[in-house]
Amino acid sequence: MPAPIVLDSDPGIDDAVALQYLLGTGLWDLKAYTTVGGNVPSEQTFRNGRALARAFGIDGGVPVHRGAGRPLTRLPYSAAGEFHGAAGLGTEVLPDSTAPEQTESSTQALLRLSRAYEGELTVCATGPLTNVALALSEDPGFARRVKHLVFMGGAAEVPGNITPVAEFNAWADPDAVDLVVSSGIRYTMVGLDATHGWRFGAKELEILEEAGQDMALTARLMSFYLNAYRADEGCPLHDPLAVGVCADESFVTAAEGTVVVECASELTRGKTVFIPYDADYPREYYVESPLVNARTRHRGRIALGTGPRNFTEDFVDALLKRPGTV
Ligand SMILES: [Ca+2]
Repeated sequence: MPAPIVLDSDPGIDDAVALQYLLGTGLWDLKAYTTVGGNVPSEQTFRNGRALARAFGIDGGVPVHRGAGRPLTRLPYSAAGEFHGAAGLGTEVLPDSTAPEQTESSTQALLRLSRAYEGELTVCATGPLTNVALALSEDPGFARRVKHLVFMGGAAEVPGNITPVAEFNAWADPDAVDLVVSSGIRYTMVGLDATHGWRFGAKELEILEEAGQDMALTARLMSFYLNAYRADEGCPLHDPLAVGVCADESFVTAAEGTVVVECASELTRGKTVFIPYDADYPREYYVESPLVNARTRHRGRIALGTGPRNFTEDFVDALLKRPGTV
């Protein structure tokens, strides 16, 4: 039976295809699509979320919620045009959902669903963690009611992509990530260490293009994204991989450890410092820093590379099962 999940997202092209992939897997009962500001400001991600719900045929059954207006303590980011297009979805102008606008915020929807599906609800976050952090601030019990949080963000042992040391989502709202990973919530961080390993290239684009009208929107989105990366090896599947890991960790290799996020410095803002944990060979880092040391009692799963199961193949297979229309 499909399991309850919320997708918390800042669409964004790879967010858009992450939604399509989630629906295509048939593994999930999507209870809400909660948007958050990130790639583009929150009002635009809400608009994009509604339009995508219509494009992928869920606007009758899956409510789309408006996210937090800004990061916890920072100004919103406003320049993702290079990778996602000015309004976030390449050059697409998609019609709005026909469903009435939800008045409940993303944070309120997350809290309500965590109570309705206590111990069962998976939350997949593919944008900045602002909504999740706000839910935890309002009600710390959210941490224990959620079964598993998988978020795309961070860079544990590899360079960043918005600064030399920070991944975009973690940089956009570092305070939110730090709050979440110290909350006691069961989490898996899927960052650049793993997402840069699963690529979508010309071969995969050809499969979508040959699938005809049903995949035309998806092919255009991925073509825009692929061109933005201008990389011979294709574009990374950041957000879809986080959705994949919700169902199966074997798309990545992961280790147990602690994440602490740099929030004080502009130079290293959003750097996700990974403190590995090994029960057989315990090693105490940060012994001279009781505050950091105390953080090591909160541990999660951290993706550190690609796993044995081929994610790119699963991604394309699932997309083909979920047509998009304009
Ligand atoms: Ca995203």
